Amino acid sequence: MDLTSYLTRQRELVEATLDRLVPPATKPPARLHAAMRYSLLGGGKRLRPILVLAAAEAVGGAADPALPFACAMECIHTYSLIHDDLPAMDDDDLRRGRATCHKQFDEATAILAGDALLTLAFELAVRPVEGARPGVTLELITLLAQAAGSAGMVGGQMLDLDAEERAVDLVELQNIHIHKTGALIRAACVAGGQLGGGDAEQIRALKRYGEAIGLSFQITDDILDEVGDARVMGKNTGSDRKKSKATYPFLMGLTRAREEAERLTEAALGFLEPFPAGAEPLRALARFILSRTH
Ligand code: GRG
Repeated sequence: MDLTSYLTRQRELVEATLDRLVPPATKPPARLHAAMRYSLLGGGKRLRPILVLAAAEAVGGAADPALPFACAMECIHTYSLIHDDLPAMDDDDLRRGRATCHKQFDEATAILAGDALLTLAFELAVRPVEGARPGVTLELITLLAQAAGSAGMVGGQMLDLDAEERAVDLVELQNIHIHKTGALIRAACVAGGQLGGGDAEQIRALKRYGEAIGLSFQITDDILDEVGDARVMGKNTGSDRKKSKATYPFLMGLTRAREEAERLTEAALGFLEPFPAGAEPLRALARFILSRTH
């Protein structure tokens, strides 16, 4: 399959839906809505929503009914980036090739924009899904809350902050990233499978696929921070080294880190073996996550 045109098509679909579902920048409080839209609609790979759509198709479902939930995932991801860039966290001034939200607006507005995107995500997630089995909405909201909250992404961020300025081994690093980055990626795969009407065995396989690509995504992220091109990535690189942060390349070396990401990608592809041809985009996405340059 032609992954580049698939990614472009899906990204445009997600962005058009986000544009429609997020309040216009002219609606009061205009500054807040402008900040939400600035961060949400200003680039990004849209990986998590595309995973939702691809997972729905992998189990034989349609992508369209899964779009609002896919957009909810992107709202949560964007909120995490806004808050992560704040002076109290990573203190970054560049994101997705533009000024970070607090630089473009101000800190208070950026905090509120993140809060409002997190809340909007749940508003989108409760939209009725055509053709979905009864009860699926409640399951998906629980999944989303657990993946985003203290048992998932936010918890992972706390573990990451707690680990600053002290030695971290591979087991601890893995645990941080399973939560901080992996939880949302895994939830995107599981949610897509549920929205597409997948059976229990397929959902289990999607969960394991999501776990494997979640870690390979983070290893690649660490490698790109070390050797990537800041212009292509649209954010500052070398920040992990500057902060003496434990990363996969730091603990394993670049070569072994690359091998580990390749091993995880192979494992992810293995979990998809029983899936029909509709899973081709998910297979291609696993390879894309490994070979991405931004
Ligand atoms: C502050 C609530 C809170 C959570 C922070 C996920 C996270 C937790 C922070 C993001 C910081 C970061 C660089 C994490 C590493 C992996 C990651 C999520 C990278 C960015 O995701 P991409 O590459 O970004 O999918 P785009 O811009 O393409 O959407």
